[in-house]
Formats: sequence, structure tokens, C-alpha cells
Amino acid sequence: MSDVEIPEDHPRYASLLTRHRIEAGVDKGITSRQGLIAQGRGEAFDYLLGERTIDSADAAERAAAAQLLLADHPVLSVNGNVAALVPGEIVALAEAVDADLEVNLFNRTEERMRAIVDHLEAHGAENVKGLTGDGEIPGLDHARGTVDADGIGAADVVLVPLEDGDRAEALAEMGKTEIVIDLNPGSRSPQTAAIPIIDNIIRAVPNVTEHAQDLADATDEELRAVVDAFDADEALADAERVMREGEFGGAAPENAEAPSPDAPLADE
Ligand code: PTJ
Repeated sequence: MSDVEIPEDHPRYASLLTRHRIEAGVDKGITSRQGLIAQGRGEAFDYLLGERTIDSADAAERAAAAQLLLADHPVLSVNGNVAALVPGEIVALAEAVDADLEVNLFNRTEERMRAIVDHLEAHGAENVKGLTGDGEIPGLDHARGTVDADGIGAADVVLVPLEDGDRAEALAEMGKTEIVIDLNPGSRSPQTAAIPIIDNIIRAVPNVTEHAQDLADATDEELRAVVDAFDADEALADAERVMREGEFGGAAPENAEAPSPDAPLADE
């Protein structure tokens, strides 16, 4: 996919590039139209975060890298938004932690499954799972619960970026260790996760890969210590605090008002 010409010094460069990628994903039959809405919601949270990786998210990204390296069978789940936004980056992460990639869609159609597998393969992926669909996540209807038995079905650790709350809960109930990337700390998916990453996927995935490369020679004991030092509740609370207190980090206009401390964050 060719990126549109946007000058790199444009103040909204990253945001415009992201929008273009999502639009192009819809045009190519990779991303669902609902994916556009999901992106808009994500952007609002990213704006409140200051469009940066806060320290607690960086800690989560390091813990995620350690957890993926410790796993016996890690799987990275790819939906239409992930495929449009970070196709090369998710392939690089799978290589760095020796994980399977599995296309797993909320709105599953065979055409979109195939288009995403092809797109990932064009970015260097091999043996992408998801098309077999011979397993299921208990507690969900067929369309939403279909997985590969030897992919997500058999995984011990699953990375599920931009996941819907029901499926995140059902996967956790199957005993999977879940790593969720989601910009909304009030959403059920990160609240269900062992490791919630409150960051934009375009920053999060390359940073998990960097941490994995940094931890490549660590012993299991050292990796376990990184995972154990991470506190999911603290990370969620820290992201919510940054958003409520309006530490915009330069991304917001000077007259932007901080959100009211009493306003609840949306729970999906
Ligand atoms: O391709 P499919 O059919 O599997 O559908 C994918 C979407 C994302 C459309 C589907 O899973 C969906 O409707 O998701 P939700 O319920 O809208 O949740 C998406 C979550 O991802 C929301 O909490 C958003 O804030 C968050 N989000 C959106 N864009 C980003 C993001 N989080 C991190 N990085 C983003 N770029």
C-alpha cells in the first residue's frame, strides 16, 4: 500500500498517515467500515494521551515482550485495522518473538480473511493462520468465535489488539494469557487483559519488538521478573489519570480544557 504524500514536518503527520492507511484498508477490502469508526474513537483517546507512549505504556510493552518470549505458543491476532495500520510491523514482531500470526475478525467474511492473509504475505509473513477456522472460542456465536484449533485455539499467550470486550473476556476464560492493545483504558478488553497496553498500535507494536530484541538474551528468570514487576491495574489507572489531568504533551491546542475529573470514561 503506498502512503499518501504528507510532509513529515506537518504537525498532524502521524494522525493523517494513520487515517490514510485506514481509508486505503477499506478501499482494498481489508478493513471494515466499522474500522473507520473504531479508528475515530481511538484517535480521541490518543489526543487525550498527548499522542505519545506514556511511561506506564512503555512498561507494559516491555512486559508484553517478556511474556511473548516466555510463551510456548504465542499467537498475534490480526484484524482489519491492524492489517491496515501495521502490516510490516506485526510481521516483524512475530519474527522477533517466534509467534504465529492469525487473522481473526469481528466481522468475519471469507473475502476479507483472504485479503488480509494476502496483505500480510505481501509484507513477508509466512504460514498465516485463520483460514481453516476449525476451532472455536466457547461462549460466543459461531461467526465471532471461530479460530484455528492449532492457532489461537492452542495458544498460551495471545496478543489481541483493538479487540471487542466479549471476545477478550471469552479468551481470558479459556485460560489464555492476554495482551491487549487499546487506547481506551475504560474498555472491557484492556481491563480483562493480563497486560493492557494503553497506546496507539502504530507506536505500540514497533516498541514491543524493540523490547523483545533487547530481551533476546535474557534468561527465563529475568523475563519472569519483568512480567512480575508489571502491575496491570496501576497501568490502567495511570493512563486514565493522564487523560483526566490533561497532560496533553503539546498535542492539544493551548486553550484546551482538561476533562472533568468526575466525567466517567466510556465503558464498552
Ligand atoms: O476487522 P474486524 O472485523 O475484526 O473489526 C475490527 C474492529 C476494530 C472494527 C472491531 O473489533 C470493533 O468494532 O472494535 P471496537 O469495539 O470499536 O473497539 C476498538 C477499540 O480499539 C476501541 O476501544 C478504540 O479506542 C481502540 N482503538 C482504535 N484505534 C486504535 C485503538 N487502539 C489502539 N490503537 C489504535 N490505532
